[in-house]
Amino acid sequence: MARLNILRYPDPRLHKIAAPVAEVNDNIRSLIADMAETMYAAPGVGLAATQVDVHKQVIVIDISDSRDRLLTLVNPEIVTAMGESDCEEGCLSVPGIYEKVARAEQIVVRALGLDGQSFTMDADGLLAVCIQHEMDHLKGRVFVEYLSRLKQNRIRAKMLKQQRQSA
Ligand code: K2U
Ligand code: ZN
Repeated sequence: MARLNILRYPDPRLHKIAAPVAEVNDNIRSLIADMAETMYAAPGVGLAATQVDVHKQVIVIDISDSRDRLLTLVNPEIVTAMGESDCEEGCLSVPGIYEKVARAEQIVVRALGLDGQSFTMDADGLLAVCIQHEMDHLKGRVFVEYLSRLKQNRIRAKMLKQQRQSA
């Protein structure tokens, strides 16, 4: 396994659209293992392949306190979305920024698992927020894009300054 580099906003590669996975094979399973290691080390509760510059529809999530309940979603689709609630979000690609975003409160999502089999699951609370946040990444969308233009410009400037200082 390997820890992968996480792209930082406003890297344009974060806006690439992820392609569907044709087959959940050993290469994809190896990517999932590396993504999981990267997520746990960050630490985060979710990670999309887009964030590690792999533009395939793969997401890993673990919202458990014990950090040992990995959820893998390949080619995820939201089947139904109900309600709306605001939740403060962060992002490993936008470190130090936390802002409220309105998302569907309850979702039903269909995806392929690590075994390549299709499954459907209900999600609410933090899991629903995280799945929607990660699926946005696969569509090339970063959560700060839901904010005002003024806030986006300020965050962009802050991220670029951080990257210059750490270069
Ligand atoms: O996409 C990512 O960078 C992973 C996010 C997932 C996430 C976003 C919004 C709300 C919940 C999860 C990171 O895990 S951000 C760090 C974090 C950790 C715990 C709870 C919330 C955010
Ligand atoms: Zn994110």
